[in-house]
Amino acid sequence: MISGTVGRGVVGSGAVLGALALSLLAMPARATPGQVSGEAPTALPAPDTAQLRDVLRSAVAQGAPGAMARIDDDGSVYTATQGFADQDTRRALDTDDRFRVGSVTKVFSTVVLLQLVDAHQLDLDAPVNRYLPGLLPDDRITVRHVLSHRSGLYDYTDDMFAQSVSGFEAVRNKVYSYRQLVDLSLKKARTNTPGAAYAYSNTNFVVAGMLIEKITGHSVRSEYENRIFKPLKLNDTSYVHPDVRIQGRYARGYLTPDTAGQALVDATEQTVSWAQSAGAVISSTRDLNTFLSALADAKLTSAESLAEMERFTKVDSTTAYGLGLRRRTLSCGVSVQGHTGVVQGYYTYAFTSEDGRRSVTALANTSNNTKVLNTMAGTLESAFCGKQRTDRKRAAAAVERTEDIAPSLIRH
Ligand code: REY
Repeated sequence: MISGTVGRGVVGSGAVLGALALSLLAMPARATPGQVSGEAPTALPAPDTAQLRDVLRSAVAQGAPGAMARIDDDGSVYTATQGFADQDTRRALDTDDRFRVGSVTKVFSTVVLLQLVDAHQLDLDAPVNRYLPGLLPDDRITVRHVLSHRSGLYDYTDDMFAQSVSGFEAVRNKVYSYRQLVDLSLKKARTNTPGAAYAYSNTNFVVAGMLIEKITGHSVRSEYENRIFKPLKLNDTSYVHPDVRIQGRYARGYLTPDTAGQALVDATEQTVSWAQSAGAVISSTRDLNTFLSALADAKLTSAESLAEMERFTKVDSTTAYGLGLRRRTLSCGVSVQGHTGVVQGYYTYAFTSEDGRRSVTALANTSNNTKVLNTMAGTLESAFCGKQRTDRKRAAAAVERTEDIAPSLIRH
């Protein structure tokens, strides 16, 4: 039987399966040296691993079968896990387990496009229609508008997942073309004139995937592999669309039904065709930390292109969006950048410090559970603010953010 209560009960007993594991390992320093000469080392407070463990424990108490986090801090690695990777076998979640990263995929897609900017094959301020003639109904929509969620293109997933379980079951084995997804969006009016406002929309990153394929002449899969996965040796990271399986060892993902009290739905196997370049990458905590650190260290793009990605426009008092990259200002005043991700069964937070020296990736293997989503934001507080986190209630309020993912799909 799959039920959140079973997972909670057993995990709550503490010792079973070593469900709670907290470790600090001495690791060799990062292969990619972070310090630019003349730059002062970041004075971040030490991570608070006890607090991190409490955050994960809360997520499990709120209905996640499992929750985990890995912090890579300039050569030191902290990991914490709680609960199960698989509710049926009761295998404990492990920070080496792979999972679906959802919209963290948008950072990968953006990096590929910025590499094309570096190679003078793409102009951020050119209309999308210059590269994809006739695709969009408005020639004023630029590549930059798309990557900063300012295009006004309606998010088709708002309709697709209005009902969480039936919406998911209707698409879990479907294979869409990019154009079909854009057409779903274009059935609806634009949400704003190009450039006028920020409005998070998966449609933007479907267009990003189309740009990658049009300009390179290759699939997004081979571009991710050749430009990012292989050079950074991200051996746990893959893009297998439309295959429904996750290779290697992985955490199963459990979608929370809209009706309270119903059993979680195992959503692990799906094509993720509804998201593709907006959300279909599979990875691990270690690989996402490696990726975000390398990105912030300008190892993947030119410094100029990184600066474009990091040109953040305010979304609200604590968050801002650049190009495929979100910045969050935590309760201790530290700003971090990265992305959140939601696909059915998986909530991901992947963020790094401004200099890339400290990264954290956290996962809960459930979704459609706003309490768990907001609780997991506490992993960032523990990782980057440590004991300087402001009192827990205020900190929780300060990080209670849901706009990283399609806002109308968040259930309260
Ligand atoms: C899709 C629905 C969320 C998730 C989404 N994900 O847009 C992209 C992202 C890739 O930003 C689903 N919610 C859930 C519902 C709500 O079905 N009715 O929580 O699993 O990461």
